[in-house]
Amino acid sequence: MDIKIGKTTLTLILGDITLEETDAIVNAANSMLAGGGGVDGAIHRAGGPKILEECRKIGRCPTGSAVITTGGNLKAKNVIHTVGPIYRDGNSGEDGLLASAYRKSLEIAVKNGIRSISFPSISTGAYGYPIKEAAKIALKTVVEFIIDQGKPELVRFVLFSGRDLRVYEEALRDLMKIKGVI
Ligand code: AR6
Repeated sequence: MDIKIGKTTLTLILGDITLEETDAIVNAANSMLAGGGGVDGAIHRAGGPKILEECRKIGRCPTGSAVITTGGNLKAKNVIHTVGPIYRDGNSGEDGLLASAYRKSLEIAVKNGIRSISFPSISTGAYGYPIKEAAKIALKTVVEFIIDQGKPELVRFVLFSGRDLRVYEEALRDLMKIKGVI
């Protein structure tokens, strides 16, 4: 699914984010920037040791923030590491922290001249965020950023299962009805 928001294209696809050729891909990291499982493990495996080396130099990244490193051996030149919240009960500020993870990733991208960026579904794996709620927040935050800034040129969500893709597609259709930005 593809939509246009001003000059920006927003795309939802099924795929493996480590194969993306956008200027940057986003990693769903932990606050120690220590690598791990899920998409984090896949990105470090595919990108090689240079990424972890830079992460060590940076140190930590608080939940809801983002940092940038090289893409190492990846096709993407940069990896933006962001830390989504661990889902507890939905009343512990998770929504604000998840929105912040997307917003800060886009801010650091634009600041670094990145024109195309791919996101995974942050927090919806090991961190347990219910995907329907997470998709709403992810898409609303990204669409509002694009409307406000007119950048970047391309934002892709790379979903890892057909079910995840369908949830995001439904959330985007609902958001379009509210915002009327198609
Ligand atoms: N491409 C795209 N999406 C992927 C890929 C891939 N190659 N691999 C997994 N996903 P998770 P979190 C999806 O657990 O919930 C790590 O250990 C996956 O199906 O990777 O934010 C970190 O070090 C799910 O939909 O991230 C942290 O400790 C989504 O990516 C912790 O997990 C996110 O799942 C972060 O947990």
